[in-house]
Amino acid sequence: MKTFFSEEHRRHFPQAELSGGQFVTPYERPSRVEYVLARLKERGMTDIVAPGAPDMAAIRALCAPDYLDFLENAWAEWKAEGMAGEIIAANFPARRMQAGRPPRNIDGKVGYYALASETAMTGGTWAAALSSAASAQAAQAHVAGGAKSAFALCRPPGHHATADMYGGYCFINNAALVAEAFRRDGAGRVAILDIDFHHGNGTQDIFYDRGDIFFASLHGAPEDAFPYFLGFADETGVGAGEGTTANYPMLPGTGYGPWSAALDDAIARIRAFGAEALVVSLGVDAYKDDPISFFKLDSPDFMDAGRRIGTLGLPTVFCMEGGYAIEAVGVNAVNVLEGYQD
Ligand code: Q9C
Ligand code: ZN
Repeated sequence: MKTFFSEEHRRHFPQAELSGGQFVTPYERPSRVEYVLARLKERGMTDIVAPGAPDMAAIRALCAPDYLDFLENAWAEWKAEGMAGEIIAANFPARRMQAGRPPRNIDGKVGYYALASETAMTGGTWAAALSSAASAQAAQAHVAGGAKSAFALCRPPGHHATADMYGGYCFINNAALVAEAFRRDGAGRVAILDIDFHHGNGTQDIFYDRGDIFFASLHGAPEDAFPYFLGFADETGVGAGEGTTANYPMLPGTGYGPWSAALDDAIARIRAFGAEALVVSLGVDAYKDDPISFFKLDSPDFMDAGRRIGTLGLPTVFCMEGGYAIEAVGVNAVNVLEGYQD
């Protein structure tokens, strides 16, 4: 399996994440991918290439124009306003306020376009997010061109980003770009399987009313886990998308038994849907030692999960999402890929 990866990810490295009332070094940090690259090489998956330039037309087709303008210009506006630190959202259009009017002031704008305040932006964030999207797009093109599967080693991740909001370490929804590209390349129906510990709220939001794209997510129950306000089992889609969203929220301490039962159910639903291509949001934060998550998967479980996903027999793009037990991120991600190939 070929890997698509851009060194440009390094341009996104904020110093600060707001966590537990303190600023800490972000969990989502550049070194995460070093461990993945090292394991890929160790397992002989040495076909690792840089993507070309991002397909901006496809990104514009997915995201709101004002949101893309915001991402591109936020740092310059923040600095022009005399802000001393990194971009951190502090003001949100909360319940019963006007969520549809972007402020002129950058401090207000940041809160308008953010869905959470943990994720800082800096001057390199936009370039890094575009390079991550480019990796996803190149992986999809590779599979559309006849390869059975590809791995997009995306950083920053994407599944929390909607068409018009960032947060949860995500800016552009890479998996959504891949799904849409498969549709444009002729797949009538596409499935997205999100195995990141966190609910893929951005992906769900983007495709909630779509009958042609199935979204399944295994995640920590929203009552207990980020993003807290989406990912309940009774969210099943709307309009033409009724029945094309499947959420599997699970409680703290969930191990591979119940998790893999949920995975099997999601796989059966994808098969019944008649998907012709598959996108896997490959987060490995369901791992037992992940510092910000509460599932109990062990490293061999990820290989078994990959094997089960492989039974679908679909052209597949894996997009890297979360995983913060830094040294294990590589083992676990590559285990999924290796299991899939068996
Ligand atoms: N104190 C992804 O896995 N909450 N994003 C962090 C740390 C946000 C996770 C809490 C978690 C976002 C792609
Ligand atoms: Zn996650």
